[in-house]
Amino acid sequence: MYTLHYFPANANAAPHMMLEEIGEAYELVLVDRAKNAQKSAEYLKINPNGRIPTLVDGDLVLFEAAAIALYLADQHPESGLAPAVGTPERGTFYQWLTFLTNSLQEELMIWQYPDRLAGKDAAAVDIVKRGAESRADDFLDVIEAHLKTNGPFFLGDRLSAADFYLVMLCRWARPMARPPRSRAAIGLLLDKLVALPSVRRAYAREGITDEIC
Ligand SMILES: N[C@@H](CCC(=O)N[C@@H](CS)C(=O)NCC(=O)O)C(=O)O
Repeated sequence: MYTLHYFPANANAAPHMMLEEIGEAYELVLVDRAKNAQKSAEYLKINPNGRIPTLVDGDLVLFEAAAIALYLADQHPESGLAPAVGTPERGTFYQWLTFLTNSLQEELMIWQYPDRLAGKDAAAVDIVKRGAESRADDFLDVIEAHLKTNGPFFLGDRLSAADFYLVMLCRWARPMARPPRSRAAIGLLLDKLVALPSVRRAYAREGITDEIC
């Protein structure tokens, strides 16, 4: 059985939605960030970065949300959350999932925690925060342009792990000056995703009671 180490609405959310969509048994283990449990000696044994999430599947221990998402999609091909390996669609899928985790997610992290780069200097923090928001805006515009022509999902009519990943990131990005939902095609994708029982169940099980994104 899968075990997902999580904190409400953290980077576990995309793998969690996928677990619900797949319908396989899993258990959740809370990593209490309020108590800095992600840096505890015990947790560092399974995730040396001290970050959330981690997935345990028997002897396999995986960190990085996108890697977990890819692994789950591959373990359950019948769920159709990724195109078949070796197809052009798989290439497009890799592109968008990588873009989400490597570009948009990283920029959102810097926007949320600018002091990790800028230190205690308030002016530097402000510059880093504004720069990261501007870059995240540009990345969201690229996604919007893609979805407008090729949507409603990243892979057209076909739902994939990338769509769940975008929901997770868009929840974090809600406080941006231009929230993701201010873009029509992203808003449409989000509407379709938050209507899925799997998405609602995942956030509910994490204790999220407000609007998902
Ligand atoms: N690239 C990593 C990022 C994980 C990450 O930064 N998680 C955040 C929560 S969303 C975290 O654990 N933060 C706690 C910390 O950095 O101490 C992933 O996608 O798994």
